[in-house]
Amino acid sequence: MTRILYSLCGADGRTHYSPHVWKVIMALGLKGLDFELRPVTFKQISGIEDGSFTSVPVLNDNGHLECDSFRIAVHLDESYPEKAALFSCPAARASARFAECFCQSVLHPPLSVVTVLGMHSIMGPECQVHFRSVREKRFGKTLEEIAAGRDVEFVSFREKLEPLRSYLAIHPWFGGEEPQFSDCILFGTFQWAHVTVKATLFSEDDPVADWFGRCRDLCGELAGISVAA
Ligand SMILES: N[C@@H](CCC(=O)N[C@@H](CS)C(=O)NCC(=O)O)C(=O)O
Repeated sequence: MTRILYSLCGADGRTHYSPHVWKVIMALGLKGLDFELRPVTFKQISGIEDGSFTSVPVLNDNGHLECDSFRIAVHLDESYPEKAALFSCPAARASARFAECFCQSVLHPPLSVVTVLGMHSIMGPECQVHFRSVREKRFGKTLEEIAAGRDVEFVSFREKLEPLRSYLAIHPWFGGEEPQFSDCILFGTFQWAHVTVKATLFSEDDPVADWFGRCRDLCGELAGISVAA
């Protein structure tokens, strides 16, 4: 029985910083499935398993290869229906896509600015070169110029959590009464920032902070590692 999850990792070999990989780590934790987390650099992605992958996460589940966090979650539910459900019904799968869109279009833009130097600082030299070139092309600025906006974007990030706070006053999890993949998606975004940013993401009395702590507990000791930039 082997289950291997490939993950982008800092130069220390233990700081996993991809939001999409964290979604899968929490999903595996939720389902109670063991796995080996295998660190890779950007350059090593093309050498994963059969060489057909261009991004992580990639999961080798006893010989079955799956890429893309959402597809991996669907695979896990289909393969292990006896374990806790990541999608309790088709509507839950659809609303998890909403969580994905919300993260990508509302939370990732400010966090891309807030995390940019922290991410760069934890990478090894080879990853740093790749990351700098991709980000500088995307933003049309140097990493340092991008990071100059981080205080403003951090305030903006916290403001954007308002719908999550309102929701958590009604349900304990974004999946409702139990955590589901929508929780994993949101968690992945926050965990990415948590491991790469020095500032505390949430104020102490923020209901999102309490929910985030419960998600981290589901990831076990892996989520305990935090490297500040
Ligand atoms: N939609 C994909 C996105 C995966 C993705 O963008 N992964 C990034 C890391 S966070 C990656 O592997 N990038 C490769 C590269 O930039 O070369 C998912 O949910 O898994």
